[in-house]
Amino acid sequence: MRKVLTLCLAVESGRVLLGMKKRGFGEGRWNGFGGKVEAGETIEEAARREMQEECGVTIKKMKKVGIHEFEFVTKPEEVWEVHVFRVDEWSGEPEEMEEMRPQWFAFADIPYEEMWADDIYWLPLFLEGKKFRTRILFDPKDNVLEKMIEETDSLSCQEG
Ligand code: 6OG
Repeated sequence: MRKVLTLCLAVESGRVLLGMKKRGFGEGRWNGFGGKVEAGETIEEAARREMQEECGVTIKKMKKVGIHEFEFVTKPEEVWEVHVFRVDEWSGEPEEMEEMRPQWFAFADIPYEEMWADDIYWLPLFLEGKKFRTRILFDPKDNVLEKMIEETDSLSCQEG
């Protein structure tokens, strides 16, 4: 079973916007903003909705920069297809919402030790402006068991 999710990271003058997940899946970790694509929604619509819901920001310009396939030894039947967007223009100021507390981080100051274990493999590519595809297998403790990371020029859908 394939689940489709979004992940949006806003970038501005050498800083990236992350959010501390306050509850639910991924609690206690910094991450981009996003969630599951709902029935009847495009991936881009879901990305906009989640960014609005999780940090109060309205996306004006974004670009698809990566696609992850996350797999879990504990859930062998599932693949999580996570579409990553770089958000370059928006309106509104990031604010704390029910699920997430936003904070800007300088590119040199990314809190990898408080993030998902996959992030250190692809976030540097993201910050360099590269596009990527990954396949990552997680063990029962959310450690990376197997990984494939490749830079690519071709993502099925470029603009959102
Ligand atoms: P909700 O369940 O809150 O959406 N996500 C991951 N992000 C990273 N960096 N690594 C993972 O490794 C992830 N698994 C899920 C996708 C979950 C949000 O968390 C992202 C969504 O943006 C397993 O609706």
